[in-house]
Amino acid sequence: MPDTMAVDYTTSIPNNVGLSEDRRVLKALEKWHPGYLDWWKEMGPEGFQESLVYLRTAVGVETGGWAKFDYVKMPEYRWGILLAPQDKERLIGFGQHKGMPAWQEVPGEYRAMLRRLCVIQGDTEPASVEQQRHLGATAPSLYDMRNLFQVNVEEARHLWAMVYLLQKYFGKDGREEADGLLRRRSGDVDQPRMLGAFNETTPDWLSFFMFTYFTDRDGKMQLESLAQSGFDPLARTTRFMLTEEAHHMFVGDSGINRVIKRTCEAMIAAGIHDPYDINAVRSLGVIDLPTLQKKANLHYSLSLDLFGSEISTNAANAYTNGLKGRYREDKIDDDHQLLNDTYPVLRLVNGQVETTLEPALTALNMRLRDDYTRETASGIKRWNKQIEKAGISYELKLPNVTFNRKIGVFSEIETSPEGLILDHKIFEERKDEWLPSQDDGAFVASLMHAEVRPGHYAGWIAPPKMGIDNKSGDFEFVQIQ
Ligand code: BYC
Ligand code: FE
Ligand code: FE
Repeated sequence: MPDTMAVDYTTSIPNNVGLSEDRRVLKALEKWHPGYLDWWKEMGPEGFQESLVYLRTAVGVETGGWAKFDYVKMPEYRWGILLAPQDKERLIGFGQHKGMPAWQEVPGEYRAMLRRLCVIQGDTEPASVEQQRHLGATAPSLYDMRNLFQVNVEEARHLWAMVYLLQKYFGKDGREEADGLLRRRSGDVDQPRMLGAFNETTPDWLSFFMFTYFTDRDGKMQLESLAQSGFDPLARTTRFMLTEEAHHMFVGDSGINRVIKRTCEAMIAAGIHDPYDINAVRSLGVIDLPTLQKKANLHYSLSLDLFGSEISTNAANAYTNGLKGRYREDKIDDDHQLLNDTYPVLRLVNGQVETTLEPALTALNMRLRDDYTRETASGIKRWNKQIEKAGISYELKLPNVTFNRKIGVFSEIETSPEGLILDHKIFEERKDEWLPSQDDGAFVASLMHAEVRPGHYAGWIAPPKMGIDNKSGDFEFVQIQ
């Protein structure tokens, strides 16, 4: 049976879903493919399409050993359709259909809701590639450049994952949505991407690392919730996507760690102990810690917006109907229906920020966001250990969830990172203390020069502990042509 076999690389579209026996879907995908390649060439990594990149390609879906590393020209990357193995006994784990066999086809009454989830998920993937397309030109090393391109080809594969679901299960409107995913563009005035954070720019590598740390982690949380779906093809698709996601977050987490390491080393070597002596630190050609804090404030708050509103009937309906579960739903010990449960939600009550108990079903976006914040905070602790170890007195902190919000009730107010409600005028006066200013952006940009000699690293970032695929840090990860 096609569902657990190794990936079939003999078809034009590698897959483990038996595409060669599914003529209708194969034809639809083959029709979509040229437009996809045009999109990749137009909106994918700028300037490196002919280079040989040491990339991993998925060759199976079993745990461990699914990746093969080799030099590939990116436009020739074998983007495939890969679903985690099917569990034929799988039951729906939550909501009103709990205990029934998982659906192998789309239930008619949930068609619109499921399609919307697939389209939103699918829209973010190419958006991130578009946001990151200029970064190759300023990569701090070949190792980092490879990681960027690895993330890019995998996000593009995630687009394929959603396009497969749309074309296989949603007929004509699915095909139209698949075309729409290639039409919208990050930041475009007329046809923007669907969610806020995916229309922002990723101007430099510090933003790239913050994005992969904070925003790819929203991706992880959302994919984990969809991996619980009663619609089995969606659950299996997202489960395999999650195995790739781990590397994206590693790139961000280790990237920021290396920036911190380099900054602290340079400060200590120069005898600078005051992290707020920004001019002195910057004169060393490294990124001062307060600028890191501002970038973290920005990317965390943009990512919080991706969880939607505090109170959401969309979220309640998706759960009740068995389409989108909670983070690790199958590990939670309760009734998985939540009809009489409550959940504490931070809200705006008469202009004040207060916690109120809300029906658990409509508070599901907040529950997921809280799970996200917990995970995010544990990484920040590791970054702080690095600063402490260097003997510098500075602590990175997550801002309050009320800070710099554009979605939900806190978009109506302005607060400091500590959560203090401020006058709009005062916020405007002080925001350069909390969010990257033009001056900060210009300074970071001034450090962004490509370092393309194997084994060399730009002065603002420490080398990694080791390379990728057991290669050392001086391996030629990209052969630039
Ligand atoms: N920007 O009821 P609400 C990833 C809209 S990232 C603009 O609270 P809901 C990745 C909302 O659509 C993961 N609009 O919404 C990471 C709704 O509009 P309609 C992507 C927004 O549905 C890095 C209205 O406001 N996947 O994979 O409960 C690199 C009312 O809101 C925003 C998913 O998100 C926003 N931020 O929650 C690459 C999973 N937020 O319907 C990839 C699928 C809300 O009234 N999506 N709105 O016109 C979902 O589960 C939900 O749609 C959301 C929103 C969590 C996004
Ligand atoms: Fe993705
Ligand atoms: Fe990702």
